[in-house]
Amino acid sequence: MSLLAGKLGIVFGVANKRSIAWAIAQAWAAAGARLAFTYQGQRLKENVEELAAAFGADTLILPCDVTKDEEIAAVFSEVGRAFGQLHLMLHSVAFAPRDALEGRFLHTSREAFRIAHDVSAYSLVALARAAAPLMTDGGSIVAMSYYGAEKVVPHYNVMGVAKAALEASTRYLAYDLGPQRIRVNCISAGPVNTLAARGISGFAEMLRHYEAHAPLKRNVTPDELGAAGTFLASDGAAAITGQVLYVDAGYQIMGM
Ligand code: 0WE
Repeated sequence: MSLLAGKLGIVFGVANKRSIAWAIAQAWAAAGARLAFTYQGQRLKENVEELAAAFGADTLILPCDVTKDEEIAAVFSEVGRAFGQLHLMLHSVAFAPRDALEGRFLHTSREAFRIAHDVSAYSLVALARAAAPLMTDGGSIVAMSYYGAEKVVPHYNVMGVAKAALEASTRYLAYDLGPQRIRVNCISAGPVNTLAARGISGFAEMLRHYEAHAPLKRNVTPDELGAAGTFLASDGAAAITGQVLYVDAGYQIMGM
């Protein structure tokens, strides 16, 4: 299958082999895309280098703290030099200070709210603005969301508010970039056992809850997120923009 043959993409948000970003990157690469990767901080540099080595020693791997405008500018300058053009971008980046994901939402500090929105939502706007000039043949931008954006998921707290901002930003970006044939969509994934999910109290129970209540009576697999990401990146989704695609074993349709 070469749904993405000849496409050039950049992936933000690989931390390790369990990352959703890595699942989608592998699917994009298997579909024929050539990819560049970014990593956040020295701590994750080696992880991303080891993983991306699977795509060849010449794979472009760049540091990027998405809260730093200069680092974003440097990334797209390098990608422009190496690729000359861009078709695909994956945004799979989120962070809220740990204590904001524990107690009551009511107690969210101004600083935790600011950080969660800066890292998890504003970054999509900043990255889309930097990517767009390279997407001269149109493009597809995919961002990861979660159901806590629209309904209360206990303890998801300020991340739910930030994901709501991410989903709304997706729609406004889709409107602004549509004339350039750049599409912007979200995948709202069911819970997946990643580094970001580990250590969240009650996460195992959440996986069991989905198994019990989702129409498909199971959880979503990383491969399935890869396949959905490949669809949204492909020309098969050429008329789809501004959407949130639920890849959650059907959980989102349930009222009870
Ligand atoms: O978006 C997420 C998690 C994102 C996340 C995770 C962490 C953990 C470590 C953002 N910031 C941090 N900060 C840390 O210090 N998910 C969709 C996974 C997730 O996280 C939850 C969930 C689910 C599902 C937190 C509480 C309740 C449910």
